[in-house]
Amino acid sequence: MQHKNIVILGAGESGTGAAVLAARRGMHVFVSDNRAIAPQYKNILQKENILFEENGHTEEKILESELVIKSPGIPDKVAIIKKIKEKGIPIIDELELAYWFTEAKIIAVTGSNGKTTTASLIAHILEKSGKNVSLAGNIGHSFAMAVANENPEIFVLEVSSFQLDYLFSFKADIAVLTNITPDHLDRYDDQFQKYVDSKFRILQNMTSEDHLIYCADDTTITQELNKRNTKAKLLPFSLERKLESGAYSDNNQLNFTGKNSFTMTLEELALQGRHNAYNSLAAGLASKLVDIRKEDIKQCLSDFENIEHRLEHVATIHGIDFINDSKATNINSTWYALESANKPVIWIVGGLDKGNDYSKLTELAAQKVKAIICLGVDNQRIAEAFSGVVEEIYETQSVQDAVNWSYRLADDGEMVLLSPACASFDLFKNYEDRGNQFKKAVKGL
Ligand code: UMA
Ligand code: ADP
Repeated sequence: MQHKNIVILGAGESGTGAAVLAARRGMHVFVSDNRAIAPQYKNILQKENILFEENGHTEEKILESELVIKSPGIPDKVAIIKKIKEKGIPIIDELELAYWFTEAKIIAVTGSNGKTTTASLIAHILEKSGKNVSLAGNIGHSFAMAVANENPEIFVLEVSSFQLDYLFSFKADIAVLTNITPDHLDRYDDQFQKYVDSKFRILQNMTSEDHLIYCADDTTITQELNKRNTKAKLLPFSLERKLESGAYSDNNQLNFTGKNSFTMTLEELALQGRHNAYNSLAAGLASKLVDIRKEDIKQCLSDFENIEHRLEHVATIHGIDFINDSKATNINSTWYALESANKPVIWIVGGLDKGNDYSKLTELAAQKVKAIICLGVDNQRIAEAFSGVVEEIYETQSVQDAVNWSYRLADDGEMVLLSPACASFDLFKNYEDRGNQFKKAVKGL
């Protein structure tokens, strides 16, 4: 590996972390970004004496390399990736590189929704129980950078499908598969099965020593497991039926089975809502596997503080609750947001549509939504899907308008819910920017 000529494509969080780790491990590194590199990453590259280019990919230089590390946001369809593949140069993800250089135990969390929440819950439980743990990956902190700078006993990693597509030897000791529902289909030729296959790469190297924690109520997952020869020990969780192993709910009681079994009630969970009950079951199971005391698990599942932009309570103004669920960037996450609503909803929805099937939301919308405010550049598909389902549908490209109008439309005892079911990139920098602008507008009311 030493002295190997490698090229890193993209100098964001992933590429910069990969560059630092690879350079410190003696590889010849060249970083190439087709846009201007953000100052915080450029500073790191300069400080570490790593060669880089920006505002374009120099083809000859890239095609001379022995290994390419691709940032996960770069799709396969871009010209340079096609050329690298034609030339037979291996491409890996930054997580694969980082994996080569750590001996720590790995808990990897993947799935369509709930990754950040579940990974954060696990890290919270482990940390408070005295483990030396590091939380990294798709959550926004490069795994490679963490391997370069830290030496924890356990890594809790959030892993996206984009990262999984370029993992080859990476293996988790414990994998969590929260659920699989359509998302990012634009990157998978609009074929759901390709996306499912990507998620199942998490299992590719797991042995009978390893554990897969998965949602037994998700038929996509259970059907896929039936099709595959999975070596990992299976630990299911369910809110729908009793299980002999794993964890399940029986009426109001959550049961964590097996060694050090314990129970707790749904009300005791810090994170409320059905989706969070799933996340808590998964996190509890993962923590049990690394021998955390049941008292500590229960305590931590009860005192965890909610993460920003996920059904986050912003304010209650004149009896109207304002909820920021900006991270709901697909249909399934918004489904859970509407499902958990216990008051009439003024629903702010829309953004960059990744090929959504809105019919999955019409039943809930009919029951719970009083008015819709579309917040996106192109709102046509949403307006069409809900016309005749929800009486009042408005449209805007301004968060300020959306918040002002929703405040006017809502009555005491109702709620305003930003749960867009879409990506944010049409009007905002990212989902955090969308959530922050929403919160600012609410606080200015
Ligand atoms: N770039 C090129 N050439 C191209 C296209 C892009 O050089 O053809 C450059 C851009 O100019 C930019 C860099 O690549 O400088 C960006 O790379 P990136 O999009 O992979 O972003 P990173 O900052 O490296 O962040 C990535 C993940 N981003 C994506 O998967 C889109 C982050 O997940 C992750 O936290 C980080 O690595 C560390 O692992 C974000 C995300 O949106 C939060 N993930 C998706 C999701 O959660 O739904 C999967
Ligand atoms: P991810 O990291 O997979 O995007 P997050 O924990 O950030 O997941 O949550 C993203 C969105 O999905 C939020 O709107 C959140 O309320 C919702 N969500 C969280 N957990 C689940 C789950 N298990 N099933 C469906 N939706 C969920």
